[in-house]
Amino acid sequence: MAPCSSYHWTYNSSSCCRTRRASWEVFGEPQVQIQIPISVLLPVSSVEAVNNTKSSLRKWSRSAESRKRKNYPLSLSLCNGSGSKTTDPNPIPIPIPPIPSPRRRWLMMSNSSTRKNISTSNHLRHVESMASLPSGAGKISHLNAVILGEALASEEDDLVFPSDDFSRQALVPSPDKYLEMYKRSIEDPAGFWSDIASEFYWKEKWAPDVYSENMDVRKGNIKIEWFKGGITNICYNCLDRNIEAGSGSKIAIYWEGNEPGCDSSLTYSQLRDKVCQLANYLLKIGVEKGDSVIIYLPMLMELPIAMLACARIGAVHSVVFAGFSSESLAQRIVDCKPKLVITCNAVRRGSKVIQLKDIVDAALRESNNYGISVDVCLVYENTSAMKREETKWQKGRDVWWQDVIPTYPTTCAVRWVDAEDPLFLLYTSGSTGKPKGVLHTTGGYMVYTATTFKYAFDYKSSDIYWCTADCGWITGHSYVTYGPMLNGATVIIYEGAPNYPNAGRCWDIVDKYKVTIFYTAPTLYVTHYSRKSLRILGSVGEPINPSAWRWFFNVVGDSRCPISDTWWQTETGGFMITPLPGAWPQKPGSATFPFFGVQPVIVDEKGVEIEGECSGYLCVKGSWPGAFRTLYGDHERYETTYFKAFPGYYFSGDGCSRDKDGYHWLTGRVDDVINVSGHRIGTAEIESALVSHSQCAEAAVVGVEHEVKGQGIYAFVTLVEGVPYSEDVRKSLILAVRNQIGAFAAPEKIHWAPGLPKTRSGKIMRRILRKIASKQLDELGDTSTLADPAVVDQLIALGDC
Ligand code: 6R9
Repeated sequence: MAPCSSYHWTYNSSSCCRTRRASWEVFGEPQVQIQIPISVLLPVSSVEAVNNTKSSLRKWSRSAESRKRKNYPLSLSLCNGSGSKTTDPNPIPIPIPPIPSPRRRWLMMSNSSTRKNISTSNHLRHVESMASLPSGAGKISHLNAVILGEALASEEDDLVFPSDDFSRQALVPSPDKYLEMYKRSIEDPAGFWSDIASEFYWKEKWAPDVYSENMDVRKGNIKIEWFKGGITNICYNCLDRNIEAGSGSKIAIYWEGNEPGCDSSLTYSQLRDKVCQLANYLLKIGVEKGDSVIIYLPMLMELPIAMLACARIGAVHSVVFAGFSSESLAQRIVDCKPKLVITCNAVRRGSKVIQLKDIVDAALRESNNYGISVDVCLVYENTSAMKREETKWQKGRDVWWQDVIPTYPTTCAVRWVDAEDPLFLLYTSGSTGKPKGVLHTTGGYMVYTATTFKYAFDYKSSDIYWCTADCGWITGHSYVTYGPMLNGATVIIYEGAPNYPNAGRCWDIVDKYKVTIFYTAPTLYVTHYSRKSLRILGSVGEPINPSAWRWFFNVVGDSRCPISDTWWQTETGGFMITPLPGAWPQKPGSATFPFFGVQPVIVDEKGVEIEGECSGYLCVKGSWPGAFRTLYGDHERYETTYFKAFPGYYFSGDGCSRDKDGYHWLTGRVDDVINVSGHRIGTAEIESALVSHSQCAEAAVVGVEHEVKGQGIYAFVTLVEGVPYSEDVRKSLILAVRNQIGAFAAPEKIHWAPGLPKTRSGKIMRRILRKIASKQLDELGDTSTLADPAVVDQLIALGDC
């Protein structure tokens, strides 16, 4: 494929998606909002960044002010079901974590005296704070970061309005239009979704029942079906349908290699040719409908090609993020017993070469020990990282992609499948060690990802779309591959690291391809690049705090681009709560309102729906087409984890507040709550208090066992650049928490943390922090997905300081 000589992968590109805001979770681990800032791996001229921001801000405030005078209808009274309170007479006893206390929106907003008096030069706060660490634990290079303080944007007006020009051209141009569509989607889901589904190709139409569901464990097994009996194929709908509609010569994928100048592209027709060649090979080696295929590839074009090839023949793909260790890969192989594994020989991350094939070999050996043998390992030769002669090879099992795939025909008949036939498995970690195989089926997922993509990004056929996620995560499934391609969009896939070879790389790419929709976590670089092409920004993976939101809006989007802060999960398949960018004013930090067909409800610990302004557990009433249907091989775990806590609802595991205007504010995972001497306190609140301290760049709080209090508060803290890690700072941090929350919340221990263990998808691995805090160092578990595993040793070394 890529005709360039140095075709290699240096880093998981998801690191710039869902990469940090200040501290997040991984895999079912808690997430919290802390008000400090987003860390921006700052490139160049910070002064320029600040100047840009200030002028953008002035423009933005003026336009917001003028629109405010128009009396925009703010209180969208959304349908929250019947409105009746539902109490379960016979609740199923399963432990429910304590409810998080109402979200502090945020300390900085409610308490202006705690707000820092930020001068221009204070806006940028370095996180690289190793200078005066109490013990030399080595330097962490990736922390060359800068933080933008919250005073960058004005808080005088908390509403941000889409411009008239934007709204005029938007698919959903007003709150009224949204309400009309939303109302129909709730009152007549069958009609609403079947109208949309009819825009796709179905070999046979679904049975008269558009959907059937049981979301209530008290009434029997949980079952969700959409478009059952409908016969279709998602690969056909992504490729053939668009080609037949005349888009064959439209670019489907721009691939940007790690090395600047190394790029490639495929039109929709070329992509279909490649998909068909691989699909023919899969058929030849005996892969049949329903068989699973593990894909362990970095962000090469071969990754979506492999996903689409499986879909074309009805095989079930399971993409394993290529940063996972051999143990994690083996666990997944043993669970889903694939017919083959697709990988490449090696990848380059920075100057480091990672021998992926060695990892696969080890995983296959390990799976053999569990009696699972895989007959074929298809290996893409990634010449820039490793030559084929140097690759270890198992004759009879291993096959070079380049030797066989191009020899197959470029047409391949589609295998038609039922809408409820499985499309893919994606493993996500749960509270126990065993990963959960989240299973999505074909028809509902297809309709839902396509529709959410279209509306949340206000998609136009002229858009150039870049989602920085890796296909190893759900975002890469729904919003790199399926959602955009179902809409015939042009998608960018970037192989490399966001800061390679320099911090302006992402904006280079935005400018090079004239990206119009940019979907990421807001951890990017402020540079001199124009970014003029951008019209919509998207954010995912973690709650975005208001100051981060403002920075993203003012600086990255030049106060011109609405932000779609999309709340969703691997399990939900697609966006659940998200702005529709032209429809309503946004509140920085809020994911706003539900997508069509989604009925979010907030319940208390008894499972009683709470109305109006409130805070509680975020559940969903009724099914939506993109919902996962089961956990592979463990339907009971599916029911227990998601449906038993609050019978009658899908329980997301997240906490959420709803304000008086109906806006939703995600507060992170609800298990992220500490109980100190009977006081429940969300780690988010303590972190918020810590980062409000002018010298604190980042904080992550966990609970540890405490003889007297039950749980004690243990805080990992990163200081801003140049601030010495000293007893005085420690005391003043504790004081900050005492002052802002109360003495009971004062951390028992402040653990200096020049870096925090984060995955490349940007979430903090609190599991590891808990083990470090409780000194269970032999139980750290798998640290292979960390962006920088060296952080762990460093934290351990600093444990007694
Ligand atoms: C898409 C994805 C899901 C968890 C979810 C929530 C958090 C995702 C968010 C968000 C606040 C957002 N989350 N998007 N929290 N605002 N816009 O990330 O899937 O990896 O399964 O994580 O991520 O806590 O429960 P997944």
